[in-house]
Amino acid sequence: MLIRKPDSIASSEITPERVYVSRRHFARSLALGAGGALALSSGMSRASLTDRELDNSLELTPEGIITSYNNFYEFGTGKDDPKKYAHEMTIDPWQVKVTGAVAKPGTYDIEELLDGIAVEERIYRLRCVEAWSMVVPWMGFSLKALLDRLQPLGKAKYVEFHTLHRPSEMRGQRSFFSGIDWPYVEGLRLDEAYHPLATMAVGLYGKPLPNQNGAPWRLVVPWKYGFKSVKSIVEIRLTERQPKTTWNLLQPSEYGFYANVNPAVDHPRWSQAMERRLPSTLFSPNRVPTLPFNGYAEEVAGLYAGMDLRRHY
Ligand SMILES: Nc1nc2c(c(=O)[nH]1)N[C@H]1C(S)=C(S)[C@@H](COP(=O)(O)O)O[C@H]1N2
Ligand SMILES: [Mo]
Repeated sequence: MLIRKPDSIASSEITPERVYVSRRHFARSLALGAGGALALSSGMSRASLTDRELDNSLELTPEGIITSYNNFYEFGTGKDDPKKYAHEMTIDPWQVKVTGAVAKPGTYDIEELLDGIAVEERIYRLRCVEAWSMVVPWMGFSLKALLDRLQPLGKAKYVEFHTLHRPSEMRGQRSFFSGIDWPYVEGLRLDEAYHPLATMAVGLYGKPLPNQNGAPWRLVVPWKYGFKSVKSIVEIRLTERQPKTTWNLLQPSEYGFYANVNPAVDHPRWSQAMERRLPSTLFSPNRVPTLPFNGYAEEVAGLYAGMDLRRHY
């Protein structure tokens, strides 16, 4: 997959962080062209972010940090392992199995699933449960657009996502160190999955997703801790029961199924009240308060009306 820039948009308008920030009042739309290639469609810019969303500190994290400080345990547990080793993963061809309670099950090439779906820039905060955060200009689309194609059956209540399991190319899967029972699995309640902020990302900073960030596509759930945003997805399963998710299975007292960002509920081993907004250094830690639902409460709090979020953490 490649993203082509039309001649009408100079490259200087596309990459530098400052330009993104100053032009953040519109998101450039991308449309998928023939053969699965992404082409910027210059006449199609449209706002996909609300003004209020934009107010909430969306100064972009530099691309070099987003692509070198990663969690992707399939390639090792060090923050720098994914960048070092994720190039060993083959992402073309990429097949995706659609299973469970769905009208259109099957094995698809990713290009078939993406064909005709409009991709746009979406600038969201990403808040890791480890209390660091970034602001990422994703290229993506609402998960709903994909689910509408797959047609979940009426009895489907959850959607589950599986990451690629290929130990020959994922050295972290060859090691017993992480304790993870591969593949990495995450999931959402179906009403969460249909929320317009629930995003499938295929790129960042106007380029295809780097392998270390979850190529060729990954989930991005901006109001939840980062571990919900599962990378390099090869299976999408519609289920009636709540999925058994990787971190929840590993340490249920520390990582809940919901995992909504919540400054009022501490991790058993550290506070979640504040976060380090990257870049963060010893002398300039750049600590900012963590916001309920990572700053997206106005949009998503209604999904959890009547639920005790201390119990359903
Ligand atoms: N398959 C898979 N997906 C994953 C992870 C992982 O280890 N494996 N780590 C998660 C965690 S803890 C975070 S914070 C984000 C990090 O995404 P980034 O590296 O693109 O910033 O990816 C999430 N998705
Ligand atoms: Mo994380």
